Amino acid sequence: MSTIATIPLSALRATTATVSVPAETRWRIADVEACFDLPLMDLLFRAQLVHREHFDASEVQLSTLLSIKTGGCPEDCGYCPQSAHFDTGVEASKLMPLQEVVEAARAAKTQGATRFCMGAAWRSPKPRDIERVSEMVRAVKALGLQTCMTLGMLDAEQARALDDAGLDYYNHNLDSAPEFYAGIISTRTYQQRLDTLAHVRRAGIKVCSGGIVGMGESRAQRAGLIAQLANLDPYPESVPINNLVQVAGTPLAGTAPLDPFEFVRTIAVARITMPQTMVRLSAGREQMDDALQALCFAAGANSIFYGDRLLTTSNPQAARDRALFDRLGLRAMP
Ligand code: SAM
Ligand code: DTB
Ligand code: SF4
Repeated sequence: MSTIATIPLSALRATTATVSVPAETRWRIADVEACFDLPLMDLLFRAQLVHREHFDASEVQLSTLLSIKTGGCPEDCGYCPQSAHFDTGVEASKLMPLQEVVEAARAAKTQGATRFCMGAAWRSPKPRDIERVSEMVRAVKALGLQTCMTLGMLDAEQARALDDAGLDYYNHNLDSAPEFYAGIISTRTYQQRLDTLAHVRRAGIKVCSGGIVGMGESRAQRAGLIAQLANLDPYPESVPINNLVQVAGTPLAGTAPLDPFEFVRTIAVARITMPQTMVRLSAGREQMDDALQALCFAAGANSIFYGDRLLTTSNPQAARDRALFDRLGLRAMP
C-alpha cells in the first residue's frame, strides 16, 4: 500500500545508525535514490522522524562566514566566482590581518552566531599561511566561538598543526558525485578531496563536508553525492548543502535552475542517511523565499550561514533571519 514499504530494508536500518556506520549498513546508491523517489510527504515524514530522534526540531545552529583571503584562486571550480580562471569581477586580496578577523568574529558573536567559519581561496595553504591562520583560530576561540576553516587541500602535517591550534571543524566539500565531478573541476581530483578529509579526521578535527546541487546533475548523481558523504566512516559531523549561486562569468552561470522541491528532497535524504549530522542549509538562501526555507527546516536542516555575506555573494540579512525564526517558532541553538 505505502511506498515507504518498498524502501529496501538496508535503507531503513541505516536511519537508526550511530555516527560510525558499520560496513554492512553502508548506503547503496540505489537505496539513496529510493529515498529521493518517495512521494514528497512520505520523504518529509521520514526525515522528521529521524531528525526528532536526535535533535530538538525547533533549534537551528548559526554559523557566520568570513572570507579571510578572497579571489585569485588557481583552481578552476566551474561554480566559483573566486577562481582566477574566470572573469567574474571578484578582486584578489591578501590574507586579512588578524585584528580585522577578530573584529568580524566579535560582531558575529554579538549577532548570535556560535560558530565562525573562515574561508580562503587557496589550492592549499603554505607554511607561513598555517602559522597565520593558527593565530586566527586561537584568537577566535578566545572569544568563546567554535572555529571552522576552509583553506583548500591539507596534508597530514597541516591538519595536525590546525588541530594543535584548537580548530574545531574543517570544511572541505566533495561537491558532487564522483562521476559528475570531472566536468566541473579539472585542477584537483576527487581522490585528493577524500585524502584531505582523511587527514582532517585523523588529526582529530571534526569534518564538515557537503556539496552543491543545481549544477545540472541528475537525481541519480545527487544520490551519488549523498551516498559518498553518508559512507564516509564516520560520516561528517556537519554537511553543508549548497544550492548553486550563479555568478556571471563562471562556466556554470546560465545552468537551468533546480526544481526547489528537489533541493528540499536533497536536504531530507541527507538527514535520513546521516541522522546525527548537522545538515546546513547553505549557499542559495538569498534566492529562496521564506516558505521554501521553512520546508528545508521541516526536511531536517538544522544549521544555516547567518550574516549578510557568504564569501563573495550575499546572504539574507541577520534581521530577516531572526524575523523568520520568530514566525516559524525556531530558536538559535546554544
Ligand atoms: N578554496 C577552498 C576550497 O575550495 O576548498 C575553500 C573555499 S570554497 C569557496 C568552499 C565551498 O564553497 C566550495 O567547495 C563550494 O562547495 C562552495 N561554493 C563556492 N562557490 C559556490 C557557488 N557559486 N554556489 C554555491 N556554493 C559555492
Ligand atoms: C560551504 O559549503 N558553503 C560556503 C562555505 N562552505 C565555505 C561557501 C559558499 C560560497 C558561495 C559563493 C560565494 O559567496 O563566493
Ligand atoms: Fe578556489 Fe575554493 Fe573557489 Fe575552487 S571553490 S576556485 S578551490 S576558492
